[in-house]
Formats: sequence, C-alpha cells, structure tokens
Amino acid sequence: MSKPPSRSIFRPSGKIDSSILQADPKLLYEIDRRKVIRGAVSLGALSFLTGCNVSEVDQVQSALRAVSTWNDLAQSVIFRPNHLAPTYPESRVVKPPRFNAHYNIEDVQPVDVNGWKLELSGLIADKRPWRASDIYALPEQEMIIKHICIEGWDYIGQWSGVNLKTFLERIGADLSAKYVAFKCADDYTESLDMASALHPQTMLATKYAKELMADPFGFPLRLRTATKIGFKNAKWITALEVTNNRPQTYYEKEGFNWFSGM
Ligand SMILES: Nc1nc2c(c(=O)[nH]1)N[C@H]1C(S)=C(S)[C@@H](COP(=O)(O)O)O[C@H]1N2
Ligand SMILES: [Mo]
Repeated sequence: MSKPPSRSIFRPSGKIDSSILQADPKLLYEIDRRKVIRGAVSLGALSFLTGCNVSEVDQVQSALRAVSTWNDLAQSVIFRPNHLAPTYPESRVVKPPRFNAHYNIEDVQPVDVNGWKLELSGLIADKRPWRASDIYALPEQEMIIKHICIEGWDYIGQWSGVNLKTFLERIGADLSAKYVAFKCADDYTESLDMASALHPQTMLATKYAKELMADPFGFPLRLRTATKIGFKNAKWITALEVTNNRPQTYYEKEGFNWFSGM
C-alpha cells in the first residue's frame, strides 16, 4: 500500500483545502465550519479516520457524508436549550434587511395577505388554519440578532413576532415530538429539531425594525431563530407540521448539513 502524502488537509488559514480532496465543497464547508475534524489532520490521518483510500473521491465523499449525519446527532447533543445567542443594540440594525433566496429578488412572488393562511398538520390538537390578522394579535417578542449565511455574509436584524414555543403551546402541539417542519409559498422547505424550536430566541416573525415585514423578506410570516444558520430561517411560511418523520429539506437535498446550528 502506498503511503498517502502527509500534507495537511487544512490551508495555513485553517480552512480545509478542498483542492486536495476534490470532495463535495458543501460537505467540506460544513465539516470545516463545525470544526469536527479541526486540528493537524493530514491526508494519512483522514484515510485512517474514514477507512478509505483518499484518492477515491467517491469513497471520501460518502465518508464525509456520514460525518455530516453524525454531526446532526453531535450538534443536537451539545445544543444548550436555554443558552442565549448574542443580541445587539438597535443602532446596529441594517435597514432594509439584506435579501437572499435561492433565486433573485426580482423573482420573488408577492404574497396576497387576504388569500394567505398558515395551515397546521401533524401532532397538533387544534389544526384550525390561522389568518395573518389572528397571528398579528398574538403576544410579540423582539430580538436583534445576527443572521449568518453560508455564502459568507451576515447582517444584524431586528425581528418581532410570536415566540414559536408560545405558538406551539397555543395550538396544542405535541412538544415531545421530534421536529417542526415548514412549507413555504415558494418551493422551499425547512425543519427544526424540537429543542431548537422551543428555544427562547426562536420566533415566527411578522415585523422587521418594528414595521410589517416587506415581501422579499418573508411577508407575512417567517421563521427567525438566533441558533441557526441563515438557510434554516424559512421565509413566506404557509404550513407548519409537528412530526416525528421529518421531510427532506431544500438545502439538505443540495448537500448541506440539516442541523446547521451556530
Ligand atoms: N422560502 C424561502 N426561505 C428562505 C430561502 C428561500 O430561498 N426560500 N433562502 C434562505 C437563505 S439561504 C437565507 S440566507 C435567508 C435569507 O433571509 P433574508 O432575506 O432575511 O436575508 O432566507 C432563507 N429562507
Ligand atoms: Mo443563506
């Protein structure tokens, strides 16, 4: 057996050198970000850890994918349910928010609030759908938090809306279920583990900087959580399901880690 070169898989900057492995950049990003194998990991060590020949890209990719799945479990184990993420002063709020979606802002389909409903399904006692006006009447919380997108940008935003735990209690959701899943007015889907859904800084947001949220930012209802990376924050929500069998999410199908805590 030829000995793999002892070059580090990390660049001097500490980032994984994806050119070495030619593996799926999203998986490498994920593993790098979560620092799962941070340290002086060499190609030799990687072949030892994964049990595969690092020159076989497919083998390395499937091993890394297994790391990402394992990472969901590890992240959920280390998640601290009442540990608060940093908040910021109002002077740092970016107005308007920075837009992102997996398509351009010109292609956002405006939501007609009169026809809009939040549909409920799954392990919920009261599945009556909600109109926006009824959601606006719920008690509000406000938080000024940082949104971090995996594309490498961030902004500080000021969000208000009903705390998700308060809402789940109100509809009689089974809080011992594993997941809360969302469908959106576009083709987007997302879901949260229940512990993150019940976190004090997770809300169904309706306002940005104290004003009703504008169309590109998720009008009339979006998720805002301080404990997850940008893409977990589903915009233009139309349906909420409480379930033990979560459907695959949009970015998960694209190869990103599902838990994506921060
Ligand atoms: N419905 C829907 N929600 C979505 C997306 C999307 O394409 N569709 N993009 C996600 C991504 S990748 C990011 S970074 C944030 C962007 O939120 P913002 O417009 O407030 O910056 O929305 C997330 N939620
Ligand atoms: Mo994102």
